[in-house]
Amino acid sequence: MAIFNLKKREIECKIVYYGPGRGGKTTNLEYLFKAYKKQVTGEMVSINTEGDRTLFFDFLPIGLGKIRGCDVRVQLYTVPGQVKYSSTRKLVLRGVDGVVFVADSLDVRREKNMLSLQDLQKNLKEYGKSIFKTPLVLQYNKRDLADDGIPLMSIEQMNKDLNRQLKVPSFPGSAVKGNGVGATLKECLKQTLKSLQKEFKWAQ
Ligand SMILES: Nc1nc2c(ncn2[C@@H]2O[C@H](COP(=O)(O)OP(=O)(O)O)[C@@H](O)[C@H]2O)c(=O)[nH]1
Ligand SMILES: [Mg+2]
Repeated sequence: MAIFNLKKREIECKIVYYGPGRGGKTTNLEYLFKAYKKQVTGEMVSINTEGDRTLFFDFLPIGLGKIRGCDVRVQLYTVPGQVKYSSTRKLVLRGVDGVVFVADSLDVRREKNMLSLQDLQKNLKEYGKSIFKTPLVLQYNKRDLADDGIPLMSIEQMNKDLNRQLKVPSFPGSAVKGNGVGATLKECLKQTLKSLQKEFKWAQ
């Protein structure tokens, strides 16, 4: 849940990167940390296992400066994607204002993407939120692998699998190269702030 300090005209909101394990959520945040240094207001915190996989979450605070006279701060989180960390995923989702769903374009991850989206829907519902009313953007990640001849799903296929009912903005991307990373987040922020504005009329 966003925090509003009307006296100081400050808003703090929370965006969660959700998606199947190994899809590229952490890599998105790592790229943002490097590419948007000026907006980053603190350290990126990652709580990892011995390997490179997110155990609990990654966290990155950014400041957007003033929007309509309000100081807007955003906290970016990722969830651990592996099936066994279900309770952690739910916990990280608590109080979420907007979601970036990072789908893996690899052919072999088709099922995992769909299951993860269902998991998101279920977890939002448990917090009394509908996936259809939550600011949400899809990213079809790892598009760069097509250049290596690795079989990827087509964008049409991914839209059919994941976005037929949702009809939310979607972006092809490559988190390792940084393609689409900024655009994905910007659209999610836009949707999130629009939704918060409706809810609280803070910018009037
Ligand atoms: N080729 C390619 N590899 C990627 C991309 N995004 C992530 N990866 C790799 O996929 C693996 C899992 O990424 P990670 O960000 O840890 O996934 P997470 O589990 O969703 O946080 C890592 O080895 C990344 O380097 C991408 O856009 N292209
Ligand atoms: Mg991760």
